[in-house]
Amino acid sequence: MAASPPIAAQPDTDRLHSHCCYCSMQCGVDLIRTERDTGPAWEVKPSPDFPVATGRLCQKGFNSLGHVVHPERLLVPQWRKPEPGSTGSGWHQASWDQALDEIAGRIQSIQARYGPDAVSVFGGGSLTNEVCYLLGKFTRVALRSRYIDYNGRFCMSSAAAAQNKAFGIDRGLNVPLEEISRSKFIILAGTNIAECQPTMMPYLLAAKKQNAIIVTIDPRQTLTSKIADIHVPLQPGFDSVFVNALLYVILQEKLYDQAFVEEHTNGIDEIHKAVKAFSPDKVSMYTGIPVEMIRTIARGFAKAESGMVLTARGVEQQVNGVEHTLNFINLCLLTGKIGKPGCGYGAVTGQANGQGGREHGLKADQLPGYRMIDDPAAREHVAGVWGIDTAELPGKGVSAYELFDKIHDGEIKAMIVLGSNPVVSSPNSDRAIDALKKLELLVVVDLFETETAEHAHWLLPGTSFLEAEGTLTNLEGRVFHRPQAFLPPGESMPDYKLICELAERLGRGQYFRFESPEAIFDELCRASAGGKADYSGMSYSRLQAEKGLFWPCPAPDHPGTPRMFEDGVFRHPDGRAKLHGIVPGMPAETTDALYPYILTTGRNGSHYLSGTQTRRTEALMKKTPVPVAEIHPSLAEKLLLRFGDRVRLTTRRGSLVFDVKISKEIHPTTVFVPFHWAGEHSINRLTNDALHPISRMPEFKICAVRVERADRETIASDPENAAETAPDPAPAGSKSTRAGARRPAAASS
Ligand SMILES: Nc1nc2c(c(=O)[nH]1)N[C@H]1C(S)=C(S)[C@@H](COP(=O)(O)OP(=O)(O)OC[C@H]3O[C@@H](n4cnc5c(=O)[nH]c(N)nc54)[C@H](O)[C@@H]3O)O[C@H]1N2
Ligand SMILES: Nc1nc2c(c(=O)[nH]1)N[C@H]1C(S)=C(S)[C@@H](COP(=O)(O)OP(=O)(O)OC[C@H]3O[C@@H](n4cnc5c(=O)[nH]c(N)nc54)[C@H](O)[C@@H]3O)O[C@H]1N2
Ligand code: SF4
Ligand SMILES: [Mo]
Repeated sequence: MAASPPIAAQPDTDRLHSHCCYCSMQCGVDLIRTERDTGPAWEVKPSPDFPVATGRLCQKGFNSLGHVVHPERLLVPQWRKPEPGSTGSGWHQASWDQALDEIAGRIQSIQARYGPDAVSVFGGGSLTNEVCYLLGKFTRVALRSRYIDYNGRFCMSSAAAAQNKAFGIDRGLNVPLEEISRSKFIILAGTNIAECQPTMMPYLLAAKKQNAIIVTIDPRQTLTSKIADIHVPLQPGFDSVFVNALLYVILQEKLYDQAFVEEHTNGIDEIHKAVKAFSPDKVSMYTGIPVEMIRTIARGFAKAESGMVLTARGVEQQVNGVEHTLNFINLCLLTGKIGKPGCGYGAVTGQANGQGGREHGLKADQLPGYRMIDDPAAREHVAGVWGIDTAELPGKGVSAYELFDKIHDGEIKAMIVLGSNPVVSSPNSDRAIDALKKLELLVVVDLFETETAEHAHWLLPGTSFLEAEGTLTNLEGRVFHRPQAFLPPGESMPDYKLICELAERLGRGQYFRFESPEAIFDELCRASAGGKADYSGMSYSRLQAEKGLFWPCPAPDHPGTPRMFEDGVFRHPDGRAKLHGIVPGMPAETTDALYPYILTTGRNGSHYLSGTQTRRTEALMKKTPVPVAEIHPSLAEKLLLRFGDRVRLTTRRGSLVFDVKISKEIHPTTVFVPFHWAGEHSINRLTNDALHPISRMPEFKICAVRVERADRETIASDPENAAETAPDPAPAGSKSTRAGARRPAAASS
């Protein structure tokens, strides 16, 4: 079915340039024309023309063409009346005119009956800056709805909130990747770089060659931990407890940078107070981490001539994720390890454009340039650029998962999903599915019939990364241009065109007449001018000539900002950074006799997110066909597991059976399962949908679980046989904040 081999956008070329579609490294790829037995084809090679990836690609990058030419690619618009069990059938093809007319008509009918907010948009961080910007504008200007959010809410929101609180601005890494190789002490917390950003490893190895100390903090000894000098095997949820002990040592031994703290920060007293109860002895008791290890890391980091802390979803995807992240930032600020060579903090962003996506208005509470939608000056500026009346701009909406609440409540009746597969990637996903089933209109724009599209009324063929031109912003805050390599196959339409066409049919076309992605980018730059993420000095020609630019870049002659805070000036009004005293809180769900273990979830090296693309890539599926639950030998022993046995995992939301890997490399209280699969293999049917009270990040990384041998399920379900329950991270004597409640709604950064 699919147009294979693809057709080059520029004919007579044997070499095309692009960027891998997967993670936030955004490695450059070159496509080289070759002849195979089966005919002409294209081969993917690492591109020497982009500075980030050190001339490498990982297994996903090498195989990134796999899904693009897959026979299941959608090539024409299609519609159907979803019925239970009608997966993969019952579709009727339609022309674009029929599709867009019908969808616009249904949107108008729904809005006439229920008001503009009844129609919502769910976007994604794989999309270009141009499409992210346009989706935000489309929701506010064409739909006039407040309800837009995106999958980055599941990804970067806690780190974003923490950086905003601490620094007054939020950019993934404060510094370019080269800075990592210059650092003498690197702490990697809840970040599995070797599997998730594999081409970043050379930067860590280069630092190691210069005698840097590397510390990993993770309940598992990951591939990343293999290069660490010290691995801290922490039970999920204990990061703030552990960091409090590091801060305790640093303060007690006066190892902090007094001059920097005095001149550039507020809040040191808060830290003094918060860490009082967290001596290394006590924390060792709570966590099982040896006192000497705590002292060595604290002293080593504080005394090193340079140091960096990188965090990722391990510490962030929790109802205490903002606080954990703030505590890691405290380490950098207290020791003055920021704004200097080899120093800095970084939240390792995830998706191709996870960074850009959160800067241009895909979030419920934001306008382009990282402006807040409830800020009158921001509204006025953006309304001015868009040529609408400020009063027409809707207010703040709700976070991604809360959109499903609004469907359950009957407030949202229609949803357009573009660039996400929330049926697989949402926590407690059966509840998200129940919500989608209630919609009067679900439109999915994707490359494939995803698990989300199984519930759609309309399924529209979008374009892949190789078929759409645009810009993206990688984990360093580097904005770069990705050219179009291939022509869209079949009748698939670039996302930006589809959005403009729909706006036209909703009677708002005058605001969406863009000839090209470049024209959208130029407007985006103007809209971002004066905002925190200021792109106004950028243009396609500059991005192409300079191989990317770091934001903020506020003028055409501005060089961009590779290293932030170099001048010691932070972005709070008084120019100071804010230290935060962290009182560790409890996860939303704690263990008990029935659910004595902790389930944590994440990734493996061969698959990507909801798996739409990588489960359609033969080489990757061969490597990792199904998810495998990792458990500790002590648990295997308790369950009397024998070779080939499977385990049943049961949480308060459901129960599923998984293949199992027994490994000493995981914390004895913890079970790890990757989330890239659907249906009976979808771990998100078991995860908890408690959200962080500010960031609205779901707690993907912690819930209570029962583990049984699949065919002898009575053994451990009997509380008499249950393990000792895993300990809680809020030790006695500290104030425990149960932060799991989903309400009151407070969508924020
Ligand atoms: N191969 C691959 N690469 C990817 C992706 C992918 O799906 N596949 N996705 C991309 C995206 S969107 C993202 S966001 C990134 C994510 O990148 P990461 O955040 O690095 O990936 P995860 O596997 O979700 O989590 C990282 C680690 O956190 C640990 N962890 C769990 N709980 C805790 C805890 O309480 N404390 C600490 N310290 N650690 C904990 C897990 O054991 C895991 O090893 O990867 C990007 N790259
Ligand atoms: N249990 C658990 N769940 C998690 C996480 C976890 O650690 N544990 N991590 C969370 C994180 S960090 C993230 S980022 C989310 C992501 O989860 P999802 O949002 O589901 O991410 P993807 O699987 O990348 O979905 C993107 C979809 O868009 C399509 N697509 C790709 N490019 C384009 C394009 O250019 N145009 C169009 N129209 N479509 C396109 C793809 O085919 C795919 O179906 O998952 C979250 N869910
Ligand atoms: S490191 Fe990331 S961007 Fe680079 S090839 Fe691998 S998945 Fe693609
Ligand atoms: Mo992510």
